[in-house]
Order: sequence, then C-alpha cells, then structure tokens
Amino acid sequence: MTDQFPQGFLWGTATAAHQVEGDNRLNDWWAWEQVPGHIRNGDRSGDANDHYRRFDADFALLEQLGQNAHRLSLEWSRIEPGPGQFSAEAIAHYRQVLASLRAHGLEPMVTLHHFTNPVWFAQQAAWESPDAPAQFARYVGRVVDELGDAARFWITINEPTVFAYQSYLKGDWPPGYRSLTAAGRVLGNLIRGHWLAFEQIKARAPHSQVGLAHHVRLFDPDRWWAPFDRLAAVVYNRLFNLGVLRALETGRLTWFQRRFISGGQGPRRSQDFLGLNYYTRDRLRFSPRNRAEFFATRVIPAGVPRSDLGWEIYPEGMYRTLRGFAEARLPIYVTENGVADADDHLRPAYLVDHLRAVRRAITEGAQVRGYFHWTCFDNFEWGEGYAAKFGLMDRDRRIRPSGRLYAEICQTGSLPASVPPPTAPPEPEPPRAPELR
Ligand code: IFM
Repeated sequence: MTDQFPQGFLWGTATAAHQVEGDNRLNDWWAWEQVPGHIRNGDRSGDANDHYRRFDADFALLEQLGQNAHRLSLEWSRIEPGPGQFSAEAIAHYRQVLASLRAHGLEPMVTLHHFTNPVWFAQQAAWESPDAPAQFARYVGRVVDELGDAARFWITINEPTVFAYQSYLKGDWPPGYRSLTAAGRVLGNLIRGHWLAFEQIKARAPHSQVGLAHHVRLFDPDRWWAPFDRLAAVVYNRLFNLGVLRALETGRLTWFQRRFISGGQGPRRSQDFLGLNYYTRDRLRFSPRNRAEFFATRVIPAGVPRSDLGWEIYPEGMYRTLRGFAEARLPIYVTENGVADADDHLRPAYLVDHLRAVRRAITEGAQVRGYFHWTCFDNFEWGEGYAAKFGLMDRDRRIRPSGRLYAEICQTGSLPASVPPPTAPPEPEPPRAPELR
C-alpha cells in the first residue's frame, strides 16, 4: 500500500468561531462562562485567539504550512444578534474572512452551527422549541443569500449528538439540563434544522456541497464474551452513531427519535458528503444500576494509551468508521480528528497513525476527499477551558513539532516512513471516565 494520498485531497485544520474568535458576547456560552464552576480553572473564552481580528495573518500561516483548505464556523449570534435582525457588519466581516481564505489558497468549509446559540434564541427555549428548526433555517437562508458565492462546502450542524448529550442530558454545557426528554427533543429538532438548512442552501446555491459534521465514537464491549456488554455497545452505537445518519439518509426520524418529537419529514439523502469527527472509542461494561447512562459504564483498562483528557488513542477506530461510512457511497471528509496533548509527545504518532488508517480505508474503497485536523492552535475547549491543548500550534502561534510534521504531510501529500514514537509520557493520572464528545 502506498502512503501517497489522491490528487486534489483537501488538507486543512478546523476551528469553531467561539473557540477562536474572541469577544463573542452575544451567545449563550459567553453568559455560561461567567458563572463560577462551569469551566475548568474558572477560564472564560475572553479574547480566545483574537482570530476575529488576526484571521488574515493566521490564514497566511496555514498557507505557509502547506494547507489547502480550512474549516471554520460562522457565529450565528454575530450575524443575527436579534430575531430577524441581521448585522451587515458581521456579514461583511465574514465575506472578508472567506475572501482571505481564497486569497491564501485555502478552500473554505463553512459550519453554520457549532454549539453556540444567540442569546435571544436561547431565551426562547433554543432547540427545545418547535420553532427552532425554522428559525435556524431563516438564518441559514440569509447567510447563503449573502455569502453563497464565497464557499462551496457547507456544514449545517456540528456534532448534534454531542450537543444534545452535553447540554441537555449530562448538563455540563448551557443550558445545563439533565433530561432525556429534553435531549431527545433537541436532537430531533437539530435533525429537522439540518433538513431545512439543506433545502435552503440547495435552493440558493445548487452547486454547493452540503453535509453535517457527525461525531462518531466507537463503542466496543469491554468484555467481548459478555452478552450484555455487547448489547450495550449495540444500543450506544444505534443511539449515538447510526440514528442521525439514518434520519439523514431516509428523511424520517428513527423510532427512538420519534418518541420525543412527533412527525416531521425531510428530504431523502440530505447530504452530499459525510463529515466525520473521529477522536476515540469507548469500551462499555453493562451496569444495570446506571440508568442515566443507558445501563452502561465506560471503562478504560490500565495501560491503554490515553490523551490528556483520558480519551483512548485508537487509530484503528478511524479505519473501522470509514469502512462503515463507505457503504453510503458518498464522498467523505474527516472534518475533525485530533488529540489533547499539551507537551506534543503523543500528537506526531497520533497524526500519522490516524492518517495511515484513512489511507488504508481509501485503498479499500472509502471515498475520503479531505482531512481537517482539530486544530491549528490551542483554543477554548468548552468546559475544559484552556487546559486541554489540541493545537498543532500554541495560542501564540508557536509551531509544535507535530505542526511541522503535518506541514510536511500536506506539502508532499504523503506520510513519512517512520514517526518518532511517543516520548516522555507525563505522570499517569488516575483514569477519568471520558466525556461523550
Ligand atoms: O473542540 C471540540 C470541537 O468544538 C468539537 N469536536 C471535538 C473538539 C475537541 O473536543
């Protein structure tokens, strides 16, 4: 097998507006961060990476590092600060951002919703409200009216299952609810929002490529021989991985999703490509008392390689997921993949091993057309604040060894024959149950 990637492959990094722009005051996260206890170490997004002002220099740097594409998100609360009120200034800003990407030879991939909601929308019950999908679609329609000529690739929603889980089931993100009913309703409305957004984009920009960035977490039984561990893995896989894909394929909510919101149909095959965010897998052990977590507990055996956040490093999962995705016979973009690794001792091998898995899947027929590493520079990692460092660079844009390695990969379109193995592992921390994200 060659380690050369196909011609025209998109090589990039991914970010999200609230994590990098700075001074994003008009959304629900800004308010949430001000409350002590919500964010690790009391961090707040604050100026973040000041990318709202520094975008052009940042894109110049990514160009120098050999990248030819970039995934970013538009901040809904800047574009529509009040219901139906659109900011000409914010739209003009994002037009400049997209033009700057093009000027630096970076193909834009634009996400329309990446976890944050305008305050006005949050005050109207956000995604729990039956009006939410139409409100989101109105924003999407306006964005594509204004900016549809500036980008070809659009991602409607980032990680709907993670959003529903963290914000409405686990309660760690705004609005901090712990309710299965709310989470189910939100997930159903996000799917409807995607359907309507897909139609809005296609009506205005028929040649655009539209998808959704789906976070796939592999679920394996902790003990392969234990039938209930296996059952737990099947159930988790259906709930968190397959349900959304099925709804987008068929244009109908699944049986489980329909338990929370009634009716609603969308277009069949409402994706031009599959967007995959892959980071890790969970091993599940059946645990009858853990009702809140669907009767399973996530376990991490000792000695398993883990990131700074305790997530298992499992490149084989990238390959397995892509093989599964290949059945849809659609182009695939790895819209996120990365590792929290403050001292960069894991990232070089993580990068190459995951890309090798991508290459292997391509050889076996998966139509993978691009890879966006999460992320270019350390940024505001939601509830983890600035403690989790996912960047190929630090916040001051100092390039880590893994950043140089990725540049070499982007420039040559191929993988190095060998990579330095992980070095100087930090003191092992007591295992933490990983978050589902
Ligand atoms: O930082 C997040 C991103 O916003 C969504 N996907 C996972 C990343 C790492 O946790």
